[in-house]
Amino acid sequence: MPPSVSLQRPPHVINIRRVVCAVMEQRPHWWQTGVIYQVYPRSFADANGDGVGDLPGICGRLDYLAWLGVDAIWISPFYRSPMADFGYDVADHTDVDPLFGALADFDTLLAEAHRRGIRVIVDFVPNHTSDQHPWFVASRSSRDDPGRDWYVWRDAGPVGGPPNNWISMFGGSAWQWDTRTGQYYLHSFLKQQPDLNWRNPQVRAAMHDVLRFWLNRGVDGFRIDTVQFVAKDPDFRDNPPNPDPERLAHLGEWRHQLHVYDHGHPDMHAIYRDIRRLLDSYPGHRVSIGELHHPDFEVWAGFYGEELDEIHLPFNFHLIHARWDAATVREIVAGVIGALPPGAWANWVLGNHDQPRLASRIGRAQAPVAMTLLLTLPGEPTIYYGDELGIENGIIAPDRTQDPWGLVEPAQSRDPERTPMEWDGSANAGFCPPGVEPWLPLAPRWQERNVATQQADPGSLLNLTRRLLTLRRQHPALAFGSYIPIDSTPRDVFAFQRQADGAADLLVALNLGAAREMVSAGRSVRVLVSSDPRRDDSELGETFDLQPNEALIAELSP
Ligand code: ISL
Repeated sequence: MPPSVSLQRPPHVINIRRVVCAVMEQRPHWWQTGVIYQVYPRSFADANGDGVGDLPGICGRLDYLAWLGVDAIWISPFYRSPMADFGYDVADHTDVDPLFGALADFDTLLAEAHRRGIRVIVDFVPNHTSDQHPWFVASRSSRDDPGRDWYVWRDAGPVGGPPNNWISMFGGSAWQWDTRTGQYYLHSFLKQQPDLNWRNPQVRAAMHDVLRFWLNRGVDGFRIDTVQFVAKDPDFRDNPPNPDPERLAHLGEWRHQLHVYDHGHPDMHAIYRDIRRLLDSYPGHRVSIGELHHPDFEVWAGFYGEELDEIHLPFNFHLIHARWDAATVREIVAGVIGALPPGAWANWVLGNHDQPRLASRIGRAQAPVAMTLLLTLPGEPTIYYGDELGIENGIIAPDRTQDPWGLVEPAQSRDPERTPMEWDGSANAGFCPPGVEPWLPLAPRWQERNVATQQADPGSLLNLTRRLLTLRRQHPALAFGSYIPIDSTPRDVFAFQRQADGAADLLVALNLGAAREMVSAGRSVRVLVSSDPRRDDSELGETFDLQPNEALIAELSP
């Protein structure tokens, strides 16, 4: 008996069906059916020839994004910043850093994206600002400054030294002594990124004004940075020690504490309810997407809000942190979907500017399988720029390290996943003009992997990604249909069905292994898209082979 994908047994329909039903009563919103593409602006396209990407550069590549078929771009911060953390240290929330262009360039980019039917999501960094931000400059100028309480200031502890044991995620104490005013300020990240005090209503109002500024300009939503950090223990208690440091992926001091008091206080939920109300007061279904890492599915799901009144899409990073094998992927998908509150919309992420490159994490051969998974699971997928090419981690010589975290803790450096986009086979891969040194070196193998090369190759990952994006538009089952996992598969196969009323049932079969697998679908199938395009449109009958590392989407006969 060959191992089989048995579609005969009663399918185990988990509560994504409820999700889908809730949405099907009305037309799904754009952010539910859409696919988001993350652009890291330093690394996408350099129009002015200084070796760093910019907004006009992105604008010049919109036709590529339209060709690829994404629905929205999220652009990491491009605001005025001293760039201590490459823009996550904002010095002016309502202006563009000259490195990236000017406000007029943003307006042009927004208009040009919208003209192509591409929405634009911008980054919102609520937890901290740059230490150069006028708010912080005022706050640190004197204990009596009216803006003193906009940040978190504390006296030294009872025996001197920092007020408590909190540590910065990037290493060292989270408290920085300020000689002039004789107090410590809190910085959960770099000391150049002082934490705002969201318990101060003036801070909330000012940050709401920031959101209004961009909403009024016409942005379609926000990716919200470090969601859990905006509310800390009001009593500033010490974090307890972590009895099991190995379980935390973070290296360095961070892993030696249980981070129960320095972030994640329940008061943060009210902050996101307020932001949601603000977004909902604008027309056009502006979306909020929250960055949070939490291993517990229930805690993660809590950010949708008890009444689905908080974050539209709390980023789901569970697959990023997972081992890449069929059993683990199946378990995580079930866990995520099982934890979704009724009516909440799932989302999936496999890469971003903080995580090692997907193709390096799971291996080049599996990258097409991962892309197929990302674009066929129920919910909204976010693609990290370059993952459609299979860009691998860059190799950065120690003396070229840029990431401030990497300077403190080399193993945590995020430079390898931030290397320039690979456009063509010309010098600097078309990212910046020949003769200019890009801010980070290109990742190895860019000559064989760039956009131009892959566009010309029907079997490339890039063309697979494009075919998958086209298929999502054609098949409502993929965009918003119900999800039915298939429990009985060969060990290395993960398979599921997607179904929508009035449309053909679809089978997604993914071979996460390097051996051929025999699959029995119980109904004859016609391949719509396979990672091996020679199989597209083929009729396979009820039992068929899945090639090593093959990903396939097929229509099931009625
Ligand atoms: O990268 C992480 C885990 O591997 C996260 O812990 C991440 O550092 C954290 O979630 C915060 O990330 C965000 O805020 C940082 C910024 O450096 C990151 O680029 C951003 O995504 C500080 O603003």
